[in-house]
Amino acid sequence: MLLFVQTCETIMHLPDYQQPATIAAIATAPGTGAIAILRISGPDSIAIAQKIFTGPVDQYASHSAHAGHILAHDGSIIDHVLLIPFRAPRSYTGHDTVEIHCHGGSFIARQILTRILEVGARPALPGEFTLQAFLNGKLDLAQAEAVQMLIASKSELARQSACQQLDGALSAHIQSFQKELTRIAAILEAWVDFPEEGLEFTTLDELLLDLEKVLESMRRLHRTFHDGKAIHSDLSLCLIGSPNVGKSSLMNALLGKDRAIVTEIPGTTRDSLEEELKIHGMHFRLIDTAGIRETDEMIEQEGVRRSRQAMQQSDLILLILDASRPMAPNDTELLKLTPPESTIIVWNKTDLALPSTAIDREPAVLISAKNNQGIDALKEAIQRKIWKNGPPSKEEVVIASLRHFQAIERAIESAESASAAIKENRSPEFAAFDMRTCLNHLGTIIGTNVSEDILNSIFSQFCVGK
Ligand SMILES: Nc1nc2c(ncn2[C@@H]2O[C@H](COP(=O)(O)OP(=O)(O)OP(=O)(O)O)[C@@H](O)[C@H]2O)c(=O)[nH]1
Ligand SMILES: [Mg+2]
Repeated sequence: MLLFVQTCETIMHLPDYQQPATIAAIATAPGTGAIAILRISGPDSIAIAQKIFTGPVDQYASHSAHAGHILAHDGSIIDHVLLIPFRAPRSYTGHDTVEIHCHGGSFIARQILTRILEVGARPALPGEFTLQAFLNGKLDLAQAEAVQMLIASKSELARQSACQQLDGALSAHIQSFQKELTRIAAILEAWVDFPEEGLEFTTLDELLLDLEKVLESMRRLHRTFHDGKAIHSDLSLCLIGSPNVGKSSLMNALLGKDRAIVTEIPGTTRDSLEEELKIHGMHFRLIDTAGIRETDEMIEQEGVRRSRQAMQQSDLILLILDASRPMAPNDTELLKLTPPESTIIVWNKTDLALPSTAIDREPAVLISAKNNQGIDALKEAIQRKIWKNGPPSKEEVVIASLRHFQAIERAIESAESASAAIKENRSPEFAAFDMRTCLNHLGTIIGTNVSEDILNSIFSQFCVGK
């Protein structure tokens, strides 16, 4: 069965499970910790908590904390807890909500959850608390998605950008497009209804100009997806080169710790090694690889196969060359294999000699991994390679989700089609239809019109308890 809910003047289809039931889940990660937190949300939250807690929960003020016991079916104590009621609508979900802070460790929290379910709640689905918040108008859909982005953030830039989206910066942009496009659409609709009167309030040229202005702003936002992806995804940074050029030494220098084995014997690294690396607020997976060369040795052959694979899959390649010796055919081969748009040439061992071969490739960085020289310049080069137009400022709104990217792309296509229909003097019905399609696509971003499928696919990616 489908529920139809009227929000923001559009119809939204909701699956059965989204009817206001009282749901419960453990909100903290499994494992040992000082405390664990359980959440109950829905119309019966207070009554359910009342049945298992030693104090008068129904008399507590909202947002007040109360120490007491959670009792088992036979009246015995399960745990000493802190209970906090949040009365509707002043809660995360907008429904009555109760938080129970119990002692850490999964066992106690699971026992309390079982008890809560026994007295009337049902287990929450992934992301269902945030879904309730969205359905109650506490958050729009882009903000709800930002909650998951915030939880998943691994770098300062990702945290900042998720926080900004949660605060509604992206939503404000979309709403401003919607406002102007709705005005243009209304004029076109009036023209459709009263064609003989023509355009009363504006000229065609003005209308086209206004539409082009919004289109340009939408295209600008659309272009930020490159930066958004760079901020929010785990970028892989792969060290590639012939044996013995200093890949593992560079890995250690970048990490600032002795992670990979370094010896003077070519072929020391046999397997790919992976470590997390932060550079200027960005998060990378740094991968050291086996030196690539022709070899009959079976283990090394497998290592070389993995190196080639890592090279093909990585977002950014550091191709290490040894400045203290002439270029070998192996190095030339690797130069051909690495795509210039995602490769930085790194001349290592410059403490011994400067490179004798000129390479027509930008950028090239001179370092000495052994002496820790040039590492900061290399980090700068990495940053420049990632941000083609410089790093986004704190205030800049970027889109990071493929869903948003595709919705804006479709909205732009429809608005362009409307613009073309007006320019070609086609009947105003065509442009009006395109404008409605454009507004529908924009609406899916903030959730003013979304299908059950979209909601399911978004919230199923959340953790249970969020
Ligand atoms: N002089 C000098 N020696 C270096 C430098 N970087 C690395 N080396 C030396 O070069 C040798 C090889 O270094 P590794 O870091 O093991 O080289 P690799 O590319 O990881 O080698 P494989 O794992 O065998 O492919 C070691 O003896 C290092 O001490 C450098 O900047 N200057
Ligand atoms: Mg190595």
